[in-house]
Amino acid sequence: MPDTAVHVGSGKVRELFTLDDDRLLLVASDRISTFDVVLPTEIPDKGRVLTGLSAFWFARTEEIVPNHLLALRSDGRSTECRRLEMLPIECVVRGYLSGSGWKDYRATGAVCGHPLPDGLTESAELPTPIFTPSTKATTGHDQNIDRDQALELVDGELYDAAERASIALYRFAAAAARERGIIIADTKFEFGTDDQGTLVLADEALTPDSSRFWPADEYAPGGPQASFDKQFARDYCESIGWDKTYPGPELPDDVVAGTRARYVEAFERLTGIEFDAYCAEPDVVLR
Ligand code: Q0N
Repeated sequence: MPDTAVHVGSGKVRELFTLDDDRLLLVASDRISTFDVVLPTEIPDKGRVLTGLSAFWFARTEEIVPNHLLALRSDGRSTECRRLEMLPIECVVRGYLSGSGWKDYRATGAVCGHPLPDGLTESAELPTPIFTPSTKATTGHDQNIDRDQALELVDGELYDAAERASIALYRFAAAAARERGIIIADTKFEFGTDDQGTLVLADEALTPDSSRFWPADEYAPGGPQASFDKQFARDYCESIGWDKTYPGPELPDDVVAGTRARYVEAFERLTGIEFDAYCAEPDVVLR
């Protein structure tokens, strides 16, 4: 990180710095959260895996929608990006019924104003992917909203463009991932606009932290699915009877190693690139 960078914000596992008037630096840490709590143990290289995967998708989806990526740094975990005006909604696409989508469907038969067929089970594939935006609640969880609620926050044309881009991005990535044995059940995008008012994809995209990745060979609708990346950590946390409130438990070495291996496996399966090659020269994911 350059010594001129000013810290402008942090998420649970990422940090954002200002480089200059037009550019930001997004840095992915090795921190991991489970059950919404950041654990005290890091997963070595997790930030590199997520940064490389996101850049891989950015490079392959430019024709669907432009994105904020300007350059990858040689540390493999830092992305120089264009500074945008961010939309105040999270753009979620669901291809399968899980998480809050499943809860809303069970309660109302619909998700974010999309009526769905009767009789769907938990984790069922939807007839067609649906756009289910949410707002960042000031405290706690994101709040699912319908189109009319979103239109109080975002201009209609921009909303429609974000919906179309989100669905197209999800279809592209879900089809590619499915061929490599990974189901992308749902995913969250963040968009901004540039100074021309053009919609631009931002943040990190199509990573296991912004999506639900499921191993396709274990897919069994009718209940919750194992997470491709976090299942070892979750299973361990459950096995010791942790109450899922702060602070979380330290992870033992074998759980750390198993979790790291799953992140690296997701990277290699999805990109077809060896993770060591990425670490040696991050730009390999952009070609
Ligand atoms: C921005 N967030 C929310 C990192 C992730 N290109 C951009 N231009 C202006 N603002 C942002 C971006 C991006 N990406 C995105 N906040 C500001 C997600 N952050 C939270 C902090 O950690």
